[in-house]
Amino acid sequence: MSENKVPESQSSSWTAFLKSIASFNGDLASLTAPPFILSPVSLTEYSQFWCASRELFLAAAKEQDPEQRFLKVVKWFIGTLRGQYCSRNEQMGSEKKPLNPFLGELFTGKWVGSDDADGDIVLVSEQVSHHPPVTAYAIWNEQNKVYLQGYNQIKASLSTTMITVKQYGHALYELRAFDETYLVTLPGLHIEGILFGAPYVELEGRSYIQSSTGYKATVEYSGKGYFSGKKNTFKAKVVHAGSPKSTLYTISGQWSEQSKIKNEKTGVEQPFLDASKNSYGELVVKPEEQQNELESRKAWSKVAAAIRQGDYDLIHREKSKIENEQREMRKEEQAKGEEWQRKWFKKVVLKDEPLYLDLCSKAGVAAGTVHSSSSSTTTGVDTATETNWRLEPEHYENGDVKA
Ligand code: HC3
Repeated sequence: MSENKVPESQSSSWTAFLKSIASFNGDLASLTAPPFILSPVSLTEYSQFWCASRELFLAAAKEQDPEQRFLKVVKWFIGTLRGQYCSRNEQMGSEKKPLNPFLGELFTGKWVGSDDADGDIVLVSEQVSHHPPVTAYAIWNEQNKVYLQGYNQIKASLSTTMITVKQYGHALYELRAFDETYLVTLPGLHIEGILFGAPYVELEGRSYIQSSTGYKATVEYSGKGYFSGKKNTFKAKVVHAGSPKSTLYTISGQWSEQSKIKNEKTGVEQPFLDASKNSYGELVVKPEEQQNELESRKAWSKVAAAIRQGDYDLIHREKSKIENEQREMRKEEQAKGEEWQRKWFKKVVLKDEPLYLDLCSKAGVAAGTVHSSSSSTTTGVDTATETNWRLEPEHYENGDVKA
């Protein structure tokens, strides 16, 4: 039986929150939750989890053998999951409701390469749409010519005791020294533990990593008890397009802890990754005083302080100021027939994305859809998006991004 984590003083607002979930319209941001479940961090910051460790992010760029290179990309991806889906539990005791970014919100930082030859890894993240909420990001390292970019959007639905979340979007991981690109699709997830005020994420369904070299990994996720009695389990099968029916490697274990890899030709099994030992480097973010009004930490600083104080009225007042300001800006733009100019990313229609379309076709997934269905009778096709968000190329040249 799970332990009830709702503070006594907030139990009636938690009951009201649970009731409001019952008539929920799919937009998680619209739910008014009590302070103890709010995070003072905006979703634009979550893009940083794509670089869980400098070492894993750059490892594939240093590998000469294409097959081993692919396995290093898989290792980097599996290594990102702990930060993406467990870090709030680790730091704040449970999953929290993040701040819902406003259109044009920016978050940028660097993992500084102090004494190594690899140099800095730069992150830019931008809220490119508010309705529906879409966050786009890019993370790159000029020295090793590693470039990641992607975007994501979520759609939630309610079942009896949990919220199911589908993720739209994908990431493209590029190794320019090898002229290789890897399409990374996103897993589905559900949020459990809500009744007890202790939400946590479980991954479900499948995600894929498809390389332009023909290697493909199909990663299947499960919670406790399917593959083993352990939480956060996964099983990934690696194949090559030359012989798609014969599995080259099987990687399995816990994405938040240890996993192992089996070479299916030789039968040799080895440790693959211990995600609990990821060497999280510190993301250096400019102090708030040096940030501009669109930068996440500066823009939300009063709301974040109110959340930390647990002051519900203040949270509401400060959030309303931002929301009203945003509404006014949209009205003005509409009156002038203008649209908000995104800073770093632009919309690209799918037909102008030959590489993405080719990788989707190689992976056997429909372009512009959720790619996480676990059912073998469906292809995971959901409402399609007709556009992708891509970083304007000139920003890559600009190692030190100006926000
Ligand atoms: C669903 C989620 C917000 C979205 C988060 C995403 C999908 C964002 C992109 C990251 O790359 C991966 C990621 C990780 C966790 C996802 C969050 C988990 C919970 C949060 C909900 C909005 C919170 C709902 C909390 C509740 C039920 C109390 O309102």
